[in-house]
Amino acid sequence: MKYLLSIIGSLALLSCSDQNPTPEHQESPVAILATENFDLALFTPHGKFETGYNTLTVHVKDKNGNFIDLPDVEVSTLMHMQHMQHGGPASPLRRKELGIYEGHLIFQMPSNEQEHWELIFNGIHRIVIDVLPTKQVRTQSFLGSDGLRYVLAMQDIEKPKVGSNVLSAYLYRMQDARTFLPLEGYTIRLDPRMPGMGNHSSPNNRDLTSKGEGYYEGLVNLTMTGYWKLNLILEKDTRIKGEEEDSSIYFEIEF
Ligand SMILES: [Cu+2]
Repeated sequence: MKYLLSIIGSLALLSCSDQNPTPEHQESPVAILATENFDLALFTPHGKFETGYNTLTVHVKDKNGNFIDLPDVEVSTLMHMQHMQHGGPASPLRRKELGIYEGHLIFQMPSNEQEHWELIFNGIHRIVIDVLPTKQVRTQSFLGSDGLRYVLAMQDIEKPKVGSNVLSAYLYRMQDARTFLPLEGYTIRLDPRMPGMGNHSSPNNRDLTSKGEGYYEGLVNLTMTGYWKLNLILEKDTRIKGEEEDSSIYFEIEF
């Protein structure tokens, strides 16, 4: 199954790069949700939903295929697991132009044959989606030393390069199974290392700092190609989660 997924994944990547030189531009929707009065077409940059951070673009059209605005467009997620249900972080959807809305979704885990994710628009229009696993770790869901539950998700570095790269992430707190609040004013300390090469670090990294609405940004200096473990420590006055050199919360980059 995993093998099959990876084949499908590579085919999707191939066809994407064949048709679209810019990965931001995706012609065919990941999913379409038809309601009685309008249709929603859902797009992501890579043409699939993946564990971790996903940019979501929603096209709203009337039944004649014309773009229309809706008075409200709001999205939430729900995962149906074997013994429980829970949601994931979802940003507000912002109007970009007529009938086009953009936001982001974070999935803490992939779906599988028994457990699936559902997107819910305006609390009533539901669609089941596939959330694929990623090769590298790009999201963390954890209990902090303060007893609160956190979700931290990296935004993909689209084309990692040797040298300094902007590293960005979103931080949320899980208030209850369905409610996630973006968090401001924390610091995400960054210590990138190459475990395959004596766990060496790199100079001139910049910790991720709060830029508002749960968004954090810093710099990661990838001094060579290969596998990097980005060790993280979440702090606000005191340490909430993470350890030096080989942290229990981390992202991965391989390039
Ligand atoms: Cu789950």
